[in-house]
Amino acid sequence: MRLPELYLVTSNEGKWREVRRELEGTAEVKWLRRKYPEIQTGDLKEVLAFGLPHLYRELLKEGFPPSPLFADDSGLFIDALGGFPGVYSSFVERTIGLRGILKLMEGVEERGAEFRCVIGLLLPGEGGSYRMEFFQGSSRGVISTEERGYDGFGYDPIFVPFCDNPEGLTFAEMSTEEKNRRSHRGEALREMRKYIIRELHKHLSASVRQNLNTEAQMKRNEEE
Ligand code: ITT
Repeated sequence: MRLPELYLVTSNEGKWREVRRELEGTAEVKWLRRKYPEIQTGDLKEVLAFGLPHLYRELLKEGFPPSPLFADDSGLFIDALGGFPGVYSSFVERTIGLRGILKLMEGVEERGAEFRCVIGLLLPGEGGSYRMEFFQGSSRGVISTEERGYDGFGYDPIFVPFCDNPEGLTFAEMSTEEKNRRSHRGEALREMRKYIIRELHKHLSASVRQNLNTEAQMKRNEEE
């Protein structure tokens, strides 16, 4: 069976690795290494609801064929810091970095934190129209007292998820599959996978059925 083709919009190679692995066998994911405008808002979903259609219109102007696009917006929300860095996670990683976060957390006993992820999927319609679907995931855990591990990306070396993690490993000490099984992104991707199976495969098989009908009709016409 031909799988639906989806373009993942991200500049982050770590995300690309995790997404490709999780959707293997469900969709053919292609990497579109582009940025979309990220508005300043406290809501991850709003960022995608504005940014993805903006990029989609730009792509159409450039002659890119209308294709399903998706992107994820994620952030680390630390309880003791009132949810900081949250929607500023990217800026904070680039400026004070993981060391800066560990410094802010020095002597703090309450180390609870949550990774949140929202995926926006843009599905093209007729004449430049589109509709969007959203999928969410979260992962609760604690901020470690030092950086540990070399896998993953971003804040992974300082985040210890609670879920099925008796050894207290950070995400950076896990393989891609192990992280996906416990992560915010993995959860959102599994929601999206259910949607793809339910909706896109149905449309796909409908169009395959239609092609088969057209072929059969042409054959009959030839025979008559
Ligand atoms: P794109 O927007 O191009 O996809 P990005 O890295 O800017 O790439 P986000 O805005 O979603 O992506 O990420 C915000 C910050 O949170 C950024 O510093 C990431 O490194 C970090 N981050 C996101 N998901 C993460 C994860 O699963 N593990 C560790 N850090 C993560």
